[in-house]
Amino acid sequence: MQVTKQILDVEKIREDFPSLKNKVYGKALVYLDNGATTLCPQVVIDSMTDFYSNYKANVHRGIHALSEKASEAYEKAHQIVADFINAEFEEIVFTRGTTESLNLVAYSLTSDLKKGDEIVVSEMEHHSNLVPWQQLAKERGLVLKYILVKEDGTLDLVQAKKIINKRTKVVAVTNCSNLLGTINYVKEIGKIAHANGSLIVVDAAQSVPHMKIDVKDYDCDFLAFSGHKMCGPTGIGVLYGKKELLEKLKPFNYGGGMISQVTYEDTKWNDLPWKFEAGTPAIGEAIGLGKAIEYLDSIGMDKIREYEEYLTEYALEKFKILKNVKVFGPKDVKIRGGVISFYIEGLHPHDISEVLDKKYGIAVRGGHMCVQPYVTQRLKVNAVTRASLYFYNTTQEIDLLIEGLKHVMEMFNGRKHGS
Ligand code: 7TS
Repeated sequence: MQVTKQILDVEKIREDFPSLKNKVYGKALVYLDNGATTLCPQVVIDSMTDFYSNYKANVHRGIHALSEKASEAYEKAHQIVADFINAEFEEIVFTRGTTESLNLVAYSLTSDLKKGDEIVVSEMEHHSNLVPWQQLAKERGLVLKYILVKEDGTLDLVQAKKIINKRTKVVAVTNCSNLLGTINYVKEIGKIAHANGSLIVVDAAQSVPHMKIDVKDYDCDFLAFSGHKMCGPTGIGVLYGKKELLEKLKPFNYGGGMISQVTYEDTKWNDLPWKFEAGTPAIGEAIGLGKAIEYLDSIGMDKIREYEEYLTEYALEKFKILKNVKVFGPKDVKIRGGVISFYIEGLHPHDISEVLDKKYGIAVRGGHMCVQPYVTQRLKVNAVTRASLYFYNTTQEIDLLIEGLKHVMEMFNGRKHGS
């Protein structure tokens, strides 16, 4: 395989991923659904197999060899995550994923919010950074406001400055859109939020896997992401929170592990981060996430970003060849990730996805991408098709996608004209 630009040794990297050896309907798998979830390298799978085969025990409970080994590995995973985003150990709470992390913040803040307080999100939020705030607003009589998306797919910061004010208590925005690919200026938005005494919550589900993120540089209050979108397993995710805020925040779940002392009358919470990790956690999955981060680090996040920029630019250029295809999101790859959503007039995204899958072995996603309000009320379509890239994808795979799309268009146009 020839990689036209040697930023990464992609051919060698691809060897690490057993799924890439799969055939789909007799064709080599072309996996372009990385926005939904990414593939796992063998080292991640091995780390979890090792846990389940050799030292499966509960953490922070038994004083026996296996439990101590499991606890050590589980704690090490927290430290690996903390180092990866430049946070402190106590600031890393393991959850089931981005969705749970964001719900945790929204739920735990409930009692701090009162009628008339305002929450600001953007128009391009994934449902998991919209619905929790929308429902909280309904329950508590809060006002929910939206930062508008401009024609070029970026957020309107002038309008953001107008709607964020002293009544704003939370600003929650995505770092990188899973629909438009836009990389948002969360640092700038955070400054506006802080100047008004508001918290800034960052949905980093589509950024942490693809670029170096530094929570101290962002100066965000909370940041959420998922293990499965960064070569790790499902069922594990992260909530980063500033220590002083997590200290004050109400626990999300009550139960074992999150307490330091319980009497019949009352309970004292455990130290951070355990205060937010009630019950038996996803131990093997946490270990797998730690290994995934070590794997990403071994490649280098800056290299991953550089390669994805190159690949995205290549793809956007190729899309220009296609007639009647509208690609959404910013054109400048410096401010976008490798998420490419598009719409072909007259063709349903589910038909497009099905033909790409069955004829070419290409996995893409068709639908509203869990950003339904923006897709239906702003783009004014029912659904889009999305190809989302990761560092193991190649220019050859993009060429095949373009060939597949040409074929789909010929096929359906032919049918429409009765041939
Ligand atoms: N936020 C963003 C920006 C996302 O892209 C996703 C998942 C989530 C939150 C929720 O993450 P989860 O791990 O808790 O599910 N996005 C997608 C997607 O685009 N296609 O499938 C899942």
